[in-house]
Amino acid sequence: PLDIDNIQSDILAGMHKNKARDLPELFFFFGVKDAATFKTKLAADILPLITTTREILSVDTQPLTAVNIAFSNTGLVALGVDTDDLGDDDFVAGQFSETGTIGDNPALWDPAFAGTGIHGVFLLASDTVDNINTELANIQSILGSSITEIHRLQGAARPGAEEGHEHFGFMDGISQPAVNGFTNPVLPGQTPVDPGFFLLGEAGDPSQDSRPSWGRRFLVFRQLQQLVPEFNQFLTDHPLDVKELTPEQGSELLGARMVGRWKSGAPIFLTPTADDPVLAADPTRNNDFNYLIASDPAPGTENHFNQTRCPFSAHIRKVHPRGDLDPSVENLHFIIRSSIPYGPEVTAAEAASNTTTVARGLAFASHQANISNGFVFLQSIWINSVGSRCRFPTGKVDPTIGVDPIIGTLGGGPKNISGLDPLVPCPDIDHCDGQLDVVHDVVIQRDFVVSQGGEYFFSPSLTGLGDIAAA
Ligand code: N7H
Repeated sequence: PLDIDNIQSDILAGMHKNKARDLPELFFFFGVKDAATFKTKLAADILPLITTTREILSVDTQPLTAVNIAFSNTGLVALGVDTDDLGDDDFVAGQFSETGTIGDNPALWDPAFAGTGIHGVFLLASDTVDNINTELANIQSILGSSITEIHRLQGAARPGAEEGHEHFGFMDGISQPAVNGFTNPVLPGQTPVDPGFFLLGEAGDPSQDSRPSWGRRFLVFRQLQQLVPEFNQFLTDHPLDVKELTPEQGSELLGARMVGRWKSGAPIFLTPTADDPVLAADPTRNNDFNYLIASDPAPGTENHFNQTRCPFSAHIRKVHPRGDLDPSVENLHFIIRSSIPYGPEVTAAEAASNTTTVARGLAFASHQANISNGFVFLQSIWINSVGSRCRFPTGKVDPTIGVDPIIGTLGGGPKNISGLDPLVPCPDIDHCDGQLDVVHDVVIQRDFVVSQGGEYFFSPSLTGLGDIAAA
């Protein structure tokens, strides 16, 4: 069994019981100025503040403010740790050096993330921002001038009925892989995978024997700005022209087909023409599908090469191709997400001018035991490739599917995406190239999600934190 007393809370359980996305969470990025003092304080005063997975699982043991800590490669090196042992080249290189691979424009990065100056991050979550600020002040007074603040990002749930929805308006945090030996119950449609996909050295980690005993998991952080009024204007300007739908409904359908779920969270594969909030709210049904088999015209219908119900390019089909690929390939690329929105609601002036003037977006956080198979693969191969979702089975290639319409990027330039229009179903990939497809591409002229940078972090076990302090 997993030693949940020795695993920081965020990876498996989140920062709050059942509520990871609904409460404020602060990401506080720092540099280490005085390694010796930092290590002394880490062992004596910070370690007792770190929230374990077991503590977060019960309301009786949850702290007022949950605290997690993770280090970048340069942070571990500054503390005297040999990071080659971790066996992850992406981690060692740092996210800034990989902007080319992951399709980011480094000129758009927040200067805080440019380079390798961030040594670590504290994650703090509580019921209120005041509690978070009190705990942060406590941590800062413990660590004094041994650290310096480099950047902070305050995440929070959106208000009222938008709680749990990201800034474009879509319910987030519905689909996560199940971790063998931890997730209970496993819900219909959840794929159980070994803990070694997320936790270094656990069962299923291919490098199980060679990773250090204090190894735990990698955290990929990204500050992803969302241009919400511009996104809304795009939907308004391009309603799908489907019989019996009003222009408003046509716009809503286009948004849903770009994501793969309606704003409620209902998967379009199960309910392709209209939202179904009851289905969306039912955890036993809202994830229970794969793209291989459809329910019509008869139950069990082969659907492999069809995108009438869900475009090949839809965000959730790109990042989790449920049944489109062999499970041995597909499962390799699972991540656990614990992202949270940041920034205020769209103002009336922004909505009226269709122009973003206030920063808002997603504080994206994902956990994996291998960054190359996890975030980097998803972003560079499935999300940003124009045709890769169709390279199955071997030999059938459609180069016109396009990038992920939500987060895919071609350097900020126009993106041609086919399959968004359900009236052009592409029943067979063999017939899905050439003139017909090109005519019906939807062209998205700009990116509505703009990466402002991030970093790769390593989140040690609690024992590992003690070892780092002693390094
Ligand atoms: Fe995505 N969105 O609102 O459109 N994402 N995502 N994501 N995402 C998901 O199923 C969104 C981003 C994944 O198992 C949902 O939980 C936005 C990155 C994965 O079916 C919605 C941004 C990466 C899944 C969004 C963003 C991923 C997923 C449906 C950026 C990886 C699970 C809710 C601003 C590199 C897919 C749900 C599955 C789901 C949105 C970023 C990956 C609504 C706005 C960068 C693996």
